[in-house]
Amino acid sequence: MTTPEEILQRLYDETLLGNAPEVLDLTHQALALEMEPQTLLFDALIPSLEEVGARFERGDFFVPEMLIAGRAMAGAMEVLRPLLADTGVQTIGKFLMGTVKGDVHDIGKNLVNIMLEGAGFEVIDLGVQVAPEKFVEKIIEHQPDIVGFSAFLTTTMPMFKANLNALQKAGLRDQVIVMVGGAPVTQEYADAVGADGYAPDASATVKRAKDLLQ
Ligand code: B1M
Repeated sequence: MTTPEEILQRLYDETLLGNAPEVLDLTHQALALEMEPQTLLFDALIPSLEEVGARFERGDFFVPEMLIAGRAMAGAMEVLRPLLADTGVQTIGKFLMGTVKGDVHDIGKNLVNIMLEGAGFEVIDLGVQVAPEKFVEKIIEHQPDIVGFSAFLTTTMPMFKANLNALQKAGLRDQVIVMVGGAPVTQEYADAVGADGYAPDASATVKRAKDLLQ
């Protein structure tokens, strides 16, 4: 019989290899053993993607390896999503979210969305490569309490400022709270561009978003 520890190790290994069918199968096996979705996420899937990134930096992995590992993780997230988000709490605010223009990373953004939904936010996800004018258009359409910009590359972080300028120009800056985040983003950077809030990870985003709504 497979133990929870063995499943976690295999989930880590198979995500690293980008073996999507196996990752999906292991996710189901883990849930059948009543393992917590959070354990799969924080003790196997996220550490595995961190290792993928480290190997990419060392030149041991290339973009295709990153891509298939990302897809394997995304497959598991589809299964975990309803379990992580299903808390039955009431809606506490509307959150419009998107990855900035020029950036295709979405796993981290999607995880933030799941945690926000789980905490009671209504989340409207604009997807990836969202241009400033699209954010403006959707803020007018949906009237969110908070808009969130995700950026995962040092080269796309400057889009925060471009988005904020677009909001200012459209006369929307005072109507919506702006949060920023993503792997290379820091509190200092968030302050420098004039965002209202920053968080380093998904659970901290929930906490910060709730604080900002007070
Ligand atoms: Co890319 N990539 N990638 N990549 N990729 C990184 C980000 C990188 C750090 C890898 C590395 O070098 N170690 C590096 C960026 C370096 C930098 O600029 N500092 C990098 C690079 C260089 C690139 C390309 C340029 C590679 C190339 O083409 N030469 C290219 C860029 C494409 C583009 O966007 N234009 C590229 C492409 C890709 C893939 C498409 C292959 C794939 C993306 C798949 C996908 O997302 N659908 C990919 C992947 C998988 C990664 C790594 C390995 C994993 C990212 C991930 O999902 N992490 C990544 C290395 C790494 O991060 N370890 C890497 C797990 C996720 C849960 O964490 O994304 O940090 P994270 O999200 C967190 C927080 O950031 C925070 O909460 C999330 C959950 O806890 N957060 C917020 C996110 N958004 C927030 C918003 C908030 C608050 C918090 O408020 C609004």
